Amino acid sequence: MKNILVTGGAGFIGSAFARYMTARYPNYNIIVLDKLTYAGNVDNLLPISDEPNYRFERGDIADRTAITRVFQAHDIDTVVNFAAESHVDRSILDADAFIHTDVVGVYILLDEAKKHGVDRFLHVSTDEVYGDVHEGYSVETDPFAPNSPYAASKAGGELMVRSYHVTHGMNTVVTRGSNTFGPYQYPEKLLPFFITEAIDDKNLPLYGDGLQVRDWLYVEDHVTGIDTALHKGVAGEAYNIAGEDNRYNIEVAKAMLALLGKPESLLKHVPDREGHDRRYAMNCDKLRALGWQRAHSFDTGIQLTVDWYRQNEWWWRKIKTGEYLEYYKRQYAARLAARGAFPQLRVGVITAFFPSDCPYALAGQNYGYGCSTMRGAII
Ligand code: NAD
Ligand code: TDX
Repeated sequence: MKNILVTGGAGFIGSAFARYMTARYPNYNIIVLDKLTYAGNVDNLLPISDEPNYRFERGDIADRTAITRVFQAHDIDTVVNFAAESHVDRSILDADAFIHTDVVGVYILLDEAKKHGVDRFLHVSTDEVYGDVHEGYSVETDPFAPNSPYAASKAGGELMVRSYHVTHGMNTVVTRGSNTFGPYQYPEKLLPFFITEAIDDKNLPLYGDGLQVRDWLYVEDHVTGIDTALHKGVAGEAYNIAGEDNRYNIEVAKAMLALLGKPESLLKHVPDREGHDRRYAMNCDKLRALGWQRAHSFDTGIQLTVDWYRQNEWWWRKIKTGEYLEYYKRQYAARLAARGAFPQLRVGVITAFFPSDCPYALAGQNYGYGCSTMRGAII
């Protein structure tokens, strides 16, 4: 392992991996290839721009000519693929780019890697391929049941990776990470979106009842998990990387608001995401057996994350213009207009229920309907 191609390395997790790898392995050359979509940002790579073992190439993983040239120019022997369209809500609005990159792009990258004879191909996947996990914890042999176009595109790409291992004997490894958070995350995902909006005292649109569960993984732990799988993973295998810190969305939002010193009244329950998975949860004993363990809990990670966004307004304020504002309008304007404040008694269709044991229903609020088994409902 010497010349490592990090595709999608200008994004959130890919750039954290590039920053970590250049410092951790001075003998490796880290070549970042990125299309620089709306989510790709060369600012994320500024901390390593002068490192002698780092190079940047702009390109699309679905562009065979560009990929061949980069493989040859840098004599690539290892690929770590982060490149993806990664936001569930955007995949609901329009899935074209998801199929282009997460399925076709992965296939072309794999095919070129095979032709070039790379020694190792690590593909970064997600817990979302398992779908909604009502109880228990997903293990690597569980069947796929993706529910959003994003999750389905990631499952499709992953299956191509599997086929190149089984059919062509390629040395592949897959990682499936859980919800990742930390510095340099594009402010469309829950935490950076809510933190940057809350700093400006804006309303925070919480989908449905806010009782969806996600497993929160600090970005540096995701990166060390990938490093472990890259160096120690068995060819053809997949490894879950879990934060093992399962939280309700509303709990995450309230923890963030407390750290910022902002009121919980900023939270507005809005109509739910279509096809919204209720819970993700993974077991990561398989990766732990290779020697990995997380260094951060949700509590330490969220403090670092909130501090970073507070101290780096130069990074996110320039993102929240232009295309970002167009997206914000498409995604949130109608939702927020439908609910100017926390729901009062309204006439309409019930979209979510608070169970009687829900710890987050607010005392004294009128939730519209109640019965012996429900404390309230969002209408
Ligand atoms: P991101 O959206 O921040 O970054 C994606 C990067 O890929 C961007 O820099 C973008 O410009 C680049 N890209 C997109 N299409 C490309 C193409 N066709 N060719 C080359 N580059 C292209 O995403 P992220 O959150 O850093 O996620 C990275 C990977 O990790 C993705 O594969 C994602 O599915 C996976 N993942 C993310 C999470 C999470 O919580 N963020 C969790 C588990 C897995
Ligand atoms: O405005 C919002 N309001 C809200 O309630 C947003 C953006 C999100 N949410 C909810 C939806 C989810 O239950 O918060 C939760 C987290 O949402 P996202 O940040 O969009 O992440 P999620 O859909 O869980 O997917 C993430 O984890 C798996 C990443 O975006 C994926 O790339 C990764 O594969």
